[in-house]
Amino acid sequence: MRKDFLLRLLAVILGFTLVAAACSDDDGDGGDAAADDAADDSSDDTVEATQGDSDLLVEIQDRGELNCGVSTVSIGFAVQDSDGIYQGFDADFCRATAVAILGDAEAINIIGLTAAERFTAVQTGQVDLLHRNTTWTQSRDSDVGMDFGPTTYFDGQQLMARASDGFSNASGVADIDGAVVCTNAGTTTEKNIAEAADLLGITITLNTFEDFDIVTQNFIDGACDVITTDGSGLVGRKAEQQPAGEEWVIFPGAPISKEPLGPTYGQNQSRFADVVNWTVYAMLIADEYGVNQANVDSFLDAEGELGRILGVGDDEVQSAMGIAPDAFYQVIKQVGSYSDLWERHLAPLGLTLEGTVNDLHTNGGLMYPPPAR
Ligand SMILES: N[C@@H](CCC(=O)N[C@@H](CS)C(=O)NCC(=O)O)C(=O)O
Repeated sequence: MRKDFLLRLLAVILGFTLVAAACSDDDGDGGDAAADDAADDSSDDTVEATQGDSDLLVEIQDRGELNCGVSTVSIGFAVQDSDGIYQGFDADFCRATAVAILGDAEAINIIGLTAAERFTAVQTGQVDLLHRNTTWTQSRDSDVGMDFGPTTYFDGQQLMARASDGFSNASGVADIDGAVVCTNAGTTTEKNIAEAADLLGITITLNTFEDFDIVTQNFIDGACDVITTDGSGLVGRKAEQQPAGEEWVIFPGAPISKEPLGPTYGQNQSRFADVVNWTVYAMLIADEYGVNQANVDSFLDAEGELGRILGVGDDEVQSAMGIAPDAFYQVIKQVGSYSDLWERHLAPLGLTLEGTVNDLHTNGGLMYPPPAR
């Protein structure tokens, strides 16, 4: 039985190594929009994923450490500080999951991955989980062998250019005919912009680079007229890298795509997936009750749903999931609620939570965790 599983795992790994090699070739070489086949998302190739026999949750508990993949350079989401420690919204969702599974925010190995590397890293077992600005799409959910958890950030692809290059009144893709457009490889971003240009019948030169640091540097150096990625990424770049005396314009037109970003993991790991997903839900349920990292200890006598999710009620459900009864209390205490993470990492960049799609349903947003019962 075990040998059989190992053979199948080896077959999956070999399959993904081939896909990864193809990915780097297809995505790393730049090229123009016409040459890019929008349907050929090389990070989305078909792969058989077989993990059904193992229990990743138990494996992580035995290992004593969660391996979690993040972006290498995504401002506000995952960036290494001067000590080499990843900080950001996504990095903290990784830590929250480590707390839920292992009770300790430090029981984690956070691994930086480029967009083109990320799915291979899951399939080879290098990481258990991605919190890496990853968009939930139909092909990734099916062909690529990934499963997706609840969206932690509803984003959309936008464009940014220098006002002084004649883009001060630009609004959308129709305004970039003839431009050199840059983004990072292995993303929905490169496919969306190529498709949008094709559909509008305009010509762009699309250059892709390994990560968004390189993209932004090329923009600063004048090699790119326009850069494009998830709107949150552009806000972060503008906040941190716009040179004094220069005006970078994020085009005000509607985003050109839907980019629901959230946790991503290999398919058929239901118990692990439940914990990943309910960690996000618990952080949102905490906000529904006004509970956060600073005040959670004053709710330890809570009853009803809040008591259950904090593990202080008689009828908690966490034990049945294979984690500690107080797992989600520890998540809020050690890492924070959803709005804590937003305030810590995204508000300083000027990203607003209140009244946006990322707010709770009770405030008109799309965040609607299922009931803890
Ligand atoms: N959400 C898109 C794009 C993800 C992406 O790579 N975003 C950029 C900009 S926010 C990023 O994370 N850059 C960091 C890097 O290149 O490592 C996807 O899933 O394909």
